[in-house]
This record gives sequence, structure tokens and C-alpha cells, in this order.
Amino acid sequence: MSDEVVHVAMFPSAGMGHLTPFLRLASLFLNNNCKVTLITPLPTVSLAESQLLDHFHSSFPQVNFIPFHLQPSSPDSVVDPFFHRVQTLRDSTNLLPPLISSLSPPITVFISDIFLLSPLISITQQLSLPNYTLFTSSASMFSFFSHFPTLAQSISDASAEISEIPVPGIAFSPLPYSSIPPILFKPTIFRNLMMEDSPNLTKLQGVFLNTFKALESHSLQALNNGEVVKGMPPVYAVGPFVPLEFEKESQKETSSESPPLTKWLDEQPIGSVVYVCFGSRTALGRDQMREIGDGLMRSGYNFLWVVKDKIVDKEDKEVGLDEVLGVELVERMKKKGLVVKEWVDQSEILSHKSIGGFVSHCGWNSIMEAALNGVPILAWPQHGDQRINAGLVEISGWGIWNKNWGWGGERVVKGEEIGDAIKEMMKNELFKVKAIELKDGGLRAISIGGDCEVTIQKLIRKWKNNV
Ligand code: UPG
Repeated sequence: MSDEVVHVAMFPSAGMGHLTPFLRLASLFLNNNCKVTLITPLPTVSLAESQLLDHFHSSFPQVNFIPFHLQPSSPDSVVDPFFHRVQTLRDSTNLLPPLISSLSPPITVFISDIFLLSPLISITQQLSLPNYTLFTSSASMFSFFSHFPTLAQSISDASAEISEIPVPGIAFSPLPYSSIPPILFKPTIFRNLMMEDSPNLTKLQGVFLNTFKALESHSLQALNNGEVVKGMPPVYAVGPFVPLEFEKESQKETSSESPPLTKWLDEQPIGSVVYVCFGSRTALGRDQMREIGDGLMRSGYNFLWVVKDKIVDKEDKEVGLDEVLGVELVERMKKKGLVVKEWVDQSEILSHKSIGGFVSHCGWNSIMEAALNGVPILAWPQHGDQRINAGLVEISGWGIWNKNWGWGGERVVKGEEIGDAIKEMMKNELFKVKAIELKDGGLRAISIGGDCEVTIQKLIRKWKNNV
């Protein structure tokens, strides 16, 4: 075996939901003595991303950071700023070859975000660089993504009578039409991206997923047996990714509430608190948020609720809780819970013994963090992959999902329904048992000698031997 160091270049795309898993994956390579170069698109869209990067930088000074300055592009007032960034990144990849060719030692492998697949594959092919991707959602969603061009025709032919569609690799197939992200029914950037990128998956050398066998064995087997797409490269389950020290540091900086928050959690009985958070980029309507407040109060449980009023966190700081929720509700809620409107250390919260359930939008990182901590879920998917992830939560018997709540913004779900659903989640003993079983499965996967370690070390050996 060659003694040369393995040099992994990584290229994430936009948003905490994508950056966080990239940095967690990078730490697996760093812990196995690889050299890591992180190509960092700057400026970041959100403050949370720039703070996380700063702390990653100071925790791993050996990482080579390459700032990637993007092609100028005019802001699109209609498009979500994170979607806009993905498009700009795709349009800027022509600036990449001189950057990566000049690196020393030369790059061994390139790992990029799934959203950058097609523009990058031609570059890595020209440079004869092995190209892997990190797909930041579930194996179930990856199956859907891979199979999308085949599904697309039936999706556009959708008639009222067709209510579901078989998708190989999804354990709960046939997939209800209502679980297909609505943006894929229109000629949006994401529909175009999936149509262009899915056929290019077979040109990759491999795909990393933040998941584990005990949760998604059906999808992983189907993907690796070529049942989803013929010629699919190996799909590696290397999750559940573990939150790292540097993440805590960056969260301390963003949050002024942290000490009282932890202190408050310490004072609550074991398994008694409902945690509510919709990830890093989902802002609910104010009517809906007020109903959530009402629902939490009706549930009778103590709660910790992270409110988000704007998609991008920089703007979130501009308006106070009283304005978003109303003074009366804010006052009423003080008797039963904590409501914050800032970045929290979610991983630490989910690992706290007082947390008994999680009202989640089913962003995949949140789902993996809940799995790692054995926390039952009330799934309330809002957009994108989240209904497919919610379907997995439901079929795994680890939480509930009220499908008639619709996609985010489709209807205002009333406080009474929310309160009842919270009670159902918190009281269900089977969810707790299943959540603990999954936690055990997740911990096994990341233990010494577990699937994650074995896979990463095998790959490093393969890369060292240039195969
Ligand atoms: N988080 C915090 N504190 C907060 C809010 C979020 O630590 O106050 C963290 C959370 O722990 C998680 C990440 O931010 O690690 C959020 O990621 P995720 O739960 O996946 O949600 P999104 O931010 O919504 O992620 C986007 C998509 C989602 C998709 C995911 C991965 O919206 O649908 O599954 O990216 O592709």
C-alpha cells in the first residue's frame, strides 16, 4: 500500500442542512489521517453557516480552506435565497479547475454536494479525479431522486385517479402523489436539476449517505443491488453523523439564551418536554405560529420552541417574539415553556434527558439527530424531501404524521389538532421503545468496528491503492 496521504477535496452547497453534514463527514476523514481541502463558497447565505465555518476552521487548523468566489449573479426576488445560491454555484463551477489543479499534494478524491453533480462531473472526468457525492437526505429520498427521470413522465401525466406511484427503494412504496415535493410538478430549478443530475449518478464512483442499516436497510439494499437504477455506484451508509465540539462553539456564539435554556431543561422531569423546531430555513406563517403556541398550551406538556420568522437568519433578528406571536400568547406561554427566536444547540437539546418528543419538519439532519438520541417524533413536513422522510418515520413506528395537515402554508392547522397530536406522541409507549431501538442501531453503526468506521477505512485503503 502506498504511504502517500489521501487528500480529500470537499465542496458543499448552500444552507446549514447541507454544510453541517459535510463538516461532520469531513471530520471522519480527518480522524483517519486524511488531508482535507474544503472549497468554501463565500459569502455564505446565512450567519449560522459563516459561524460554523469559522469554528470548524479553528478546531481543524490543518484543513486547507479554499474560498470560492462566485460568478456575479443578479438576486432573484422570487426565488428562495438558498435555491438562488445553488443555481449560482452551478453556474460558477467553470472557475474550479485551476483551483483544484493547483493543490498540493494532488487531490485523491473529490466529494461534492448532490446539487452540484452535473456541472462537476465533467470537470472531474477531465481531471481524471474520482468523484463521490454526499446526498444530504435519506436513502429513501435518494431512491426517489435516482428514479426521478423515470417517474417524471407519470408525474406530468398525473390524473386525478392516480394517487400513488411505485418507487423502487422506498420501503413504503407505492409513494402517495401527495408526498412528491410540489416544486417537482412545475418547471422549477429543482425539477430541472433532478432531470439533469439523476442520469449522471452512474458516472460517480460512490455516494455517501448520512443513514444507517437499522433504519434504512430496505433502501440501502435496493440501491446497492441495482434495483433502483442499473449501474448505480456503491452507496455507503456512514451515519448517523455525530455532532462535533466545533458545532457547540459556534452555537454558543449565536445564542444568548443558552445558559438559561440548559438550566431550564435541567429542572424538568425526565422525558417531559416537547421540543419544537423546523430546522434552519423554514419560516412558518404568523397565523400558523400562533396556533402552534395555542396547541402547545393545550397539550399540557412543558415545551421548548424555536421560532423562525424568516428564511435567512440574518433577517430573523430584526423582529421580536412579541411582534411575531403577540404579547398575550408570549406571556401565557411563560408558565409552561421556553420560546426562543434564535439559533439553539439542537443536538445538545435532543440529547437532554428531559426531552420526551420532537415536533419536527423532518429535515434529514434533525431526523438523524433524533434517531441518535432516541427521541420520538411528531412529523410535520413542510417542503421538499420532508414528506418522504416523514413516511419513513411513520413506517419505522417511531412517531406520528398527520397527513391532512398538508404541506407548509397549505392550510393553518388549528391549535386543538396540534395539542391532540402532541399528546398522542408523548403518551405512546411504542414510539419510545422503537426510538430506543433505533438509537441502539445508530450507536452500533458508529461504534468502533461498526459500519461507518469499516466503510471509511476500506475506502481510504482503496484510494491509497489508487483503485
Ligand atoms: N439547527 C440547530 N439550531 C437551530 C436550528 C437548526 O442546531 O436553531 C440545526 C439542526 O440541528 C440540524 C440543522 O440545523 O443539524 C438543520 O438541518 P435539517 O434538520 O436537515 O433541516 P433544514 O435546515 O430544513 O435542511 C435542509 C432542507 C431539508 C433537508 C436538509 C438536508 O430543508 O428538507 O432534509 O436540508 O438535505
